[in-house]
Order: sequence, then structure tokens, then C-alpha cells
Amino acid sequence: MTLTAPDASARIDAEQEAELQARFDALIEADQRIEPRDWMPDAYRKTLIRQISQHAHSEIIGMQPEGNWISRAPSLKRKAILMAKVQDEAGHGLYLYSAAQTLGISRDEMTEQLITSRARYSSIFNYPTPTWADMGAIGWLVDGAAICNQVPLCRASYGPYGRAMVRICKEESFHQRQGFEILLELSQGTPEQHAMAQESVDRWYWPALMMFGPPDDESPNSAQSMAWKIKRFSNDELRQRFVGMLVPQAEVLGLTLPDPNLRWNEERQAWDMSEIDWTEFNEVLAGRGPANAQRIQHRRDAHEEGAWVREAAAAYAEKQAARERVAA
Ligand code: FAQ
Repeated sequence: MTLTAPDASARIDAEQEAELQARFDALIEADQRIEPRDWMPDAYRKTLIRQISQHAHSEIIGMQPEGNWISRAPSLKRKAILMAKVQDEAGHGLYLYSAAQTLGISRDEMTEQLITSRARYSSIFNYPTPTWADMGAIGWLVDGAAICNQVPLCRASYGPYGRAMVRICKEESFHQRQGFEILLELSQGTPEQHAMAQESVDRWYWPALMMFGPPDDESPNSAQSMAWKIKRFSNDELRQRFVGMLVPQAEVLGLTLPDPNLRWNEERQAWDMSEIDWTEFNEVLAGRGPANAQRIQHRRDAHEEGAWVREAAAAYAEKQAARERVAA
């Protein structure tokens, strides 16, 4: 072999990579989808794995605050609706784990990252649900924020993620309406029920605004994710849009949003609002929120208690495969 060969092949590789990068850039520029078999830059793959797995974990951990009320729902109808909603969240987690798997990470790795607290999930699910009205506030505010954030993700440049989001958003929209309806019924009920609805909205409003992430000038991932057309709007843009959606709905509900400084600023064409308590947000992200430890412990216990199901499924699959080998 001559000395020039490795250099030549390296040059070809670099050229090939530049071509692949150019093709990727052109697809993004033309608003086309990137699919699992397409070449993609490592950083794009990593960002997607991070965001999609965090999103999947959020859906799975997000089952806990509402799961708390399934056995205590005030009527059979409410119980059935709540069970269906929590099951939908499990389904969303599964679509999203599958979408992340197309990028080369296994479900086991993602689960391991979650139960060893190496992965993030949405801050919102680290708050407790002491009253029934919290089921209304979660539907109205948390699913409402999720929809606002996720409708633009239906156009995310990565095909499996965007397609998963289409179905998820349809279900989230039903979830939001059921939450609104719980709050409306409470708000129009006895003075005690009205007060319970208001108290719950007071507790969930600010954490729901935090779901959109840090302010734009402190969001390290936004610029690149927007250039790759994973995110279509910045964190602050979506937060503004969400507040604009809530204001008229709160009026219909007869409830108040707990921000005395909230008003439309005609000049800025934006909502003026009080400063979000970013210290609280950072504390929750650091694992020191009101329910972080409980949520992870619960997930860990469920994983351990479910080991026999995974083992049985694997043994069954192996038996089936052996039967097929014999038959072939
Ligand atoms: N909580 O640079 P950015 C749901 C982290 S699903 C925790 O702005 P990015 C359905 C962020 O990961 C709710 N961590 O990051 C449901 C990053 O950390 P890293 C989940 C947060 O990715 C309803 C760092 O801060 N939805 O609710 C949060 O560009 C009812 C810097 O932030 C999604 O996951 C937070 N709130 O923008 C279920 C939607 N915010 O990884 C049950 C998809 C930021 O660099 C019941 N995700 N961080 O260490 C997204 O749209 C984005 O990932 C953002 C964050 C907007 C969340």
C-alpha cells in the first residue's frame, strides 16, 4: 500500500461527509423531513435524543400526579375519564420512546438514565396534587402549555418525532378540555368549590409558565434547535402565546390568573407580566422540588416490581423464536 492511499481515502471521506452535510442542510432549508436512515450530524442526533427522551420521561412521570386521584375521583364518570387520560399519557411515552429508539438509543438505556436521575423530565411533574381541583388545573394549564409547545413540534424536522406529535396533540387537546370542564363545574359550584378551583389555579399557574423553559437569553439549546427546525418558536414566544390563550379562558371560568401585573402592552404587542421565580425553577431542575424524590422513587420501585413481567416477556419471545427455528 502506498503512503498516499490513506490520505486519499480520508479525503474522500471528508468530501463525502461534506456532501452529506450539504444534503442534510438542503433538506432542512427546504422544510423536508429527516428520516431515521438519512445521514445526520452527530449533534443533531444527540439533541433529538435528549429532547425526545426527556419528553417521553415527562409523559411517564406525568402519570403520577394524576394517578394519585384515580382511586379518589368524585364519581364513576370522572374516574373513567381520568383513567383514560393517564393511559393516554402512557401511550404518549411509548410513541416517544419508540421515536427516540430510531436514533440509536435503546429503551433500557433511557430507562436507566431516568431511574438513576441522569435524565431530565418536565419540572411541572414535581409538584403535588393535594386537591381534586388539581385534576382540572393540570388539564387546563399543564395540558394547555403542552399543546402550545407541542403543536409547532408537529412540524419538527425529524420525521418520527413530528408524526408522533400529531397524534399526541389531538389527545392533549381533549385532555385540556376535560380539565377546563372540571374547573368550570367547580367554579360554578358552591363557594367552597369555587375557592378550591381558584386555589389550585394559583398553585399551578407559575409552574405551568416554567414548562416552556428558561428565558430566551438563558436557553443554551434554542438557537441551534431552531436552526435545525426542531423547535419553531423560542421559549418566551411560546410562553407569551400561552398567556394570551389563558386570559379569555380564565374569564369564562370566572377564575383569576395570579399575576397582578398581567396586562396587554399595545406598544410591545406582548403581555407584560411579573418576573417568573427562576430560583424555584432551578431548584426543581436540580432535584430539589416538592416531589422530585418521591416521583423518582416511585418510578424506580415500579421498574423493579415490573422486572418479572420483562423477564416473562423475554422468555416467551425466546420460546416463540425457538419454535419458529424448529418449524423452519
Ligand atoms: N423542565 O436550552 P433550553 C406534558 C432544561 S409533556 C425540566 O431552553 P430546550 C404532557 C432543558 O432540558 C411536558 N427541564 O432547552 C402531559 C435543558 O437541559 P439540558 C414535556 C427543563 O430543550 C400533560 C435546559 O433546561 N414537554 O406536559 C425545562 O431547547 C399532563 C436548558 O433549556 C416536552 O418535553 C423544564 N420545564 O427547550 C403529561 C416538550 N425547561 O438537557 C401528563 C418537548 C428547560 O440541556 C400530564 N421539549 N429544561 O440539560 C421541548 O420543547 C424543549 O425541550 C423545552 C426546553 C422547551 C422543554
